[in-house]
Amino acid sequence: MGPVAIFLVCLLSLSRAKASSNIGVNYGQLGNNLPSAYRSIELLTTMNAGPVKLYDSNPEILSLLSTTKLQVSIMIQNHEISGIAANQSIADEWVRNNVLPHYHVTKIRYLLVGNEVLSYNSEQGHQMWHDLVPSMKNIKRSFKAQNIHGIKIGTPLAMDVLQSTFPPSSGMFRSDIIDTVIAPMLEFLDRTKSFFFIDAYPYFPWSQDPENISLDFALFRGTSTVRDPGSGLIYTNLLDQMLDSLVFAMSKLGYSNIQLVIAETGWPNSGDIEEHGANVFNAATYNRNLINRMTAKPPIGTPARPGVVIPTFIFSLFDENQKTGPGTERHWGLLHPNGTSIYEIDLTGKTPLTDFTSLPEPKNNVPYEGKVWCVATKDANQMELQATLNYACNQGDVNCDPLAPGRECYAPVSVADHASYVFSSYWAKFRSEGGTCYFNGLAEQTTKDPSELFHYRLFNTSSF
Ligand SMILES: *[C@@H]1O[C@H](CO)[C@@H](O)[C@H](O)[C@H]1NC(C)=O
Ligand SMILES: *[C@@H]1O[C@H](CO)[C@@H](O)[C@H](O)[C@H]1NC(C)=O
Ligand SMILES: *[C@@H]1O[C@H](CO)[C@@H](O)[C@H](O)[C@H]1NC(C)=O
Ligand SMILES: CC(=O)N[C@H]1CO[C@H](CO)[C@@H](O)[C@@H]1O
Repeated sequence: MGPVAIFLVCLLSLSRAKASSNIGVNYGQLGNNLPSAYRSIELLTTMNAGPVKLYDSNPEILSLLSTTKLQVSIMIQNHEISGIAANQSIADEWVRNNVLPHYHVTKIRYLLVGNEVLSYNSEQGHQMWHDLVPSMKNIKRSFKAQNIHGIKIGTPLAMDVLQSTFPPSSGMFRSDIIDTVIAPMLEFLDRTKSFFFIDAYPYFPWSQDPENISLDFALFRGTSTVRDPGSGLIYTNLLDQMLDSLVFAMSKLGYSNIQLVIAETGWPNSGDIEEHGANVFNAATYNRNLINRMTAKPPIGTPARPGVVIPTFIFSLFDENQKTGPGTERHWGLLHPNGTSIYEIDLTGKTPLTDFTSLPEPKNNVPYEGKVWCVATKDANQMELQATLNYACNQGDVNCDPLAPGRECYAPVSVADHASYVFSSYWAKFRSEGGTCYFNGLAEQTTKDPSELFHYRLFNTSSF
């Protein structure tokens, strides 16, 4: 018995020692049905997650993490940026309240200032752009004053900071931010040996141009390669192209050594009817291939930076039912809100792809051609439906006259049916401008024409 026990202990400590090379996970919490923080961290631990990325600096979560070996990335929220940039005391206070109590206890590895700040193109957004780098610098000064070391300061940005991404050698930052924000930010990241944190989702460019980008290329299982005529580099997948476009853009400004962290990536496991390619099969394929690639030893890197490690965080731990926007937004999770896996995944990258049980073949990889309507969900709250209905009709966004007594859509007389009429009309009018069929979870898409219901009942009800 003795030698066996010792052998087991050794294996255990070995796997612990290696834990930090595992893939990280974004712990988003925009759901009203998610497990407690305690349970969520338990789940992350059993999943062998690498570092955990938070969208705030929740003290309860940070205290809970102190009992684990998990490293963590914390975040200053967008609305806090301008205050921190304007006043060193506010920066000091933020660090004193949010970092210091956990320093030496919880393994805080990154402090991220804001989230996709340069994607907010509004007046308020422009103020944040202006304040972004000054706030990063103020936090750095606070760290120095409070003797805090070993926490890198960065800011996660989306791919829309680039105005050109293809071919990768043409990579260039947007002209409206290049001089005012990007150049000083790169100078800061370079000087502090921090990282460029990028949110990179091959799902988006692929879904916008499935004619020219093959799904297999986006899912890391392409059989053909793409040569960049500018650099001569050969690409086997879309993520590498996206990352290298950033590498080339930075090099053009004189920064060829700033390392990348993928702050978010992933693939939606479900979505609205017309969101092709969002399914469990593709999500599992993307994330499994990503993990095996990013944990490979020796590291693979990208064509422009072969052999370089790229720390990576998958988005996201759970499906989050309170995210707004199209259906895919609520389906980026590795886990259902009840904590069960949506598909098998091994964040250590040690499971060969062939060892996972096979998944049902996807049915929605090509764009849906038929008509789609937006109707009230079956379990929608009647009072909320009525309120939304009244609001939409009063705003004048939708012509609600046909719902009046005696008119063509009065029957069937139910809040759900009237709401379905309003949702469908609203959506038909605004979808081309990015309007979604969501209405705070009251609405969903259907391929069944709801007006059939109206006509059927109307025709068959003599009293109207
Ligand atoms: C900076 O913030 C501190 C504490 O919040 C406040 O007392 C001080 O007046 C502020 N200074 C300026 C110049 O706004
Ligand atoms: C595919 O690429 C061609 C050539 O660049 C372009 O003209 C076409 O619009 C692209 N297709 C789509 C769906 O964007
Ligand atoms: C967890 O939730 C999923 C999705 O709603 C469901 O399919 C599954 O049966 C649930 N599992 C348990 C153990 O409750
Ligand atoms: C036009 C229409 O849908 N008519 C229907 C009215 O109801 C009868 C009986 O339920 C149906 O048979 C008709 O098809």
